[in-house]
Amino acid sequence: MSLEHDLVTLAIDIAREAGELARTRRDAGVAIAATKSALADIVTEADREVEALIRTRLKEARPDDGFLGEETGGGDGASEITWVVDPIDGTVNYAYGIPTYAVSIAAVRGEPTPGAWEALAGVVYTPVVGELFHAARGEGAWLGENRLAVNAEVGPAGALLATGFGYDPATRPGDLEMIARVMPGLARDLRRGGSAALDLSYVAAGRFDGYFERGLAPWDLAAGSLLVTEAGGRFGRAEPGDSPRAPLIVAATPAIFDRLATAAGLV
Ligand code: LIP
Repeated sequence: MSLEHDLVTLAIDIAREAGELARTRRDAGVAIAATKSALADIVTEADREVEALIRTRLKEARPDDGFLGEETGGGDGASEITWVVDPIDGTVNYAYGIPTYAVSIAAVRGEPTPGAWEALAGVVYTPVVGELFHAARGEGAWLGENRLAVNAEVGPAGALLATGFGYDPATRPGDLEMIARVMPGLARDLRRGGSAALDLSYVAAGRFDGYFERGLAPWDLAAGSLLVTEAGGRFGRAEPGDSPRAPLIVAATPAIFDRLATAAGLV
């Protein structure tokens, strides 16, 4: 078996266990442990507990690998592999009892920075809905046993798009300006699901034609971006250049990627 296949198999097993822990803790009630970058940027005790479980399981299986997690940061490894982990993506959904949250686990080769890394394996598991999206580089994107593909074309009514907003209220005007540029002439409608990992997975599954958002962290997009490209989609990320804006990501079927990237400001 390939290294990529071994990595995704390990990630699937760990994501399932971590997702069940997250779901169990949610059912028992959720405590907000702290706020991070803004009042709306919360972390729960479950986020911390789930990430600790994932980190422990990865260390047991592959002790030489590096780790980069949303809640505990980075840990260099001796191997060329780093695990990029969001224990509960869609934390606000999770805190409010909205079922669309996911465990996101990715294995990357090289510098664990978007644009520098080579993603080798990615898993996005949403335990309440019970859907497990996974991809190994060069081996396609899957939902369970079903092969995924982005939409080959967009219907005459326009594209179904998704987006999100940063936690910092100061970024809201720029986000709304971006939506005002993108929707007319391109979109039939817009969804805001609250989990970047699931938004990217839905592009890979053809449930969205495209997705764009500013300000995502590496762990939000590491697994989902591999799912998109392994499903035949395109993924782009741009640093804000001279503007103070946060990096912008765009993911879409090739049928609209260039138009969406231009309207969103990626190019
Ligand atoms: C979230 C992303 C979401 C974004 C939120 C937040 P978290 O990640 O999945 O797309 O709009 O601002 O970044 O904080 O739930 O791991």
